[in-house]
Amino acid sequence: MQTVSVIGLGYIGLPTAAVLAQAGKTVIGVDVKQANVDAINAGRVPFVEEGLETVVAGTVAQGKLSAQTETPEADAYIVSVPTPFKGDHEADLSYIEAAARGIAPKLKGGELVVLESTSPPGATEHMAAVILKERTDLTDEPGRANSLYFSHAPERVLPGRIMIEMVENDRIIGGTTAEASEMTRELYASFCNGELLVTDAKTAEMAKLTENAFRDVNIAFANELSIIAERQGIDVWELIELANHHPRVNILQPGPGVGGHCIAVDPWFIVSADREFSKLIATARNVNDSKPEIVIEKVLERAARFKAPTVAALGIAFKPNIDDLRESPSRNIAGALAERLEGGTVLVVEPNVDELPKELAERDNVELVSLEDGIERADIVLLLVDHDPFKLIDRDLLHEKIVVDTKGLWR
Ligand code: SAJ
Repeated sequence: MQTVSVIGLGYIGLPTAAVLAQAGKTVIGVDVKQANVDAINAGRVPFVEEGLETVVAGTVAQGKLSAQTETPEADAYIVSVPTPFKGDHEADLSYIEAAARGIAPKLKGGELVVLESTSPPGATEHMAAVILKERTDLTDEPGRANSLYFSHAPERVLPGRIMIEMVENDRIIGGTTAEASEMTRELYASFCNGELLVTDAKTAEMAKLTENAFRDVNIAFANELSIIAERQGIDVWELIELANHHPRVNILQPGPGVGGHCIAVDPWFIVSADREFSKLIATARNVNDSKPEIVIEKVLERAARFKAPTVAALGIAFKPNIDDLRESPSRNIAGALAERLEGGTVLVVEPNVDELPKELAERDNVELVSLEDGIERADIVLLLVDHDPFKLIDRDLLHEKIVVDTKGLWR
C-alpha cells in the first residue's frame, strides 16, 4: 500500500493525508472544493490547526502530498467526508455514498477502502455495498485476485491537538473481514504510535459514538447541576470542585451548551439506531441543547433595566482557543441576543477570527470588537468561551458591569 488516496480534505482528512505523506506514502488527496485543492497544492492549509501547515508545506514540496478534485487510482482509500443530519437527527450517508461511487470505477481488485467518517452502525457495510453494486466483477470475499477490503477506523483526535493525537492516540480498527482489519492495521501502523485495537466494523462504529456519547452525558450532568445549583443559590464551580475530591468522582465542566460537530452530533446516531432504548443518551442531548436558551433568558432579564442595552459577548467559537465556529452554542446565543434585545447592541469579542460569520455580520446591531473596547462599552459582559486572553483581563474593568460568566472563569 504505497499510494493512498484520502477522500475529503477537511479538519480530519487533511491532517490524515499529511501524516501519511510524512510517513513516506504517496498521498493523493481529493476534495470537491477547487479552492481547497489549490491552497493545499500551494502548501497552504485552509483552516487553523496547530502544526499542520508545516507538515503540509513540507510534504507538498517533497512531492509526497498532492490534491485534486478527481478520485485517482490508489492501493488504499481513506474516506473522510461529513456525515451530517437529515430528518429527525438521522445520519445522512450521501457524502459517503458519493465518495464510494467516485472510488468504484478506479478499483482493480486488492484495494483497501477505509471509512473514517463518524458513522452509525452498519455504515461501513453500506459503503461496501454501494461499491460492489457498481462493480459486480469484484467481491468482498478475501483472498482472490478480485477481492476488495473494507474497514472502519474512526478518528478520535481533539481539534487544536490534532497533529499530536493523530500520531499518539490508540486507534480502533474494524474490518468487515479479518483480512481487511489486518491490512488497515498495517496501513495505520505506518504513522500511528498508539495501540491499534482490532475489532469488527460495527463495533468500531459504535465505539466511536460511545466515546462521544459518554462525554456528552457527563457534560449534561454538569450542565444540569449548574441549573439546579443556580436555583439553590450555590456556586456550581465550587460544588463540582469539592465533589471531584472524591477518588471516584470526576464531573466535567458546565457551560453555555455543547458545540462542535462531534459531541453534539454523534450521540444522535446511537439514538436513531435504537430510539426505544436510548433514553439516557437522548435526555443528555436535550439537557445540553437547553443550556443556550437558559443563558439567553438570564441576559434578557438583566438587560431589562436598560433602554438600549449593550452586551459584550466574549467568545463565539465552539470551545476555547480555536477559530472553529461550527455548531457553536455561543455563536447562536450572540445571534439570538442581537435579535431579542430590544434596542440593544451585541459587541462580539472573538480574538481567533477576523470577521463575523454571515448571519451576525449582516445585522446592524452586531459588531466585532477588541476585548478592551467590548468591555469598556458594555453594560453586560457575557463570558461564553474560556479563551486564554479572557482569563488574564484586569478584573477592575468589570467593577461597574453586570457580569454573566457561563464558564466560571472569573470566580
Ligand atoms: N464542553 C463542556 N464542558 C466540558 C468539556 C467540553 O461544556 O467539560 C463543551 C465544549 O465547550 C464544546 C463541546 O463540549 O462546546 C465539545 O468539546 P470537546 O472538547 O469535549 O470535544 P470536541 O468536539 O472538540 O472533540 C471530541 C473528542 N471526543 C472526546 O473527547 C470523547 C475528540 O476526541 C473526538 O475526536 C472528537 O470529538 C470527534 O471528532 O469525534
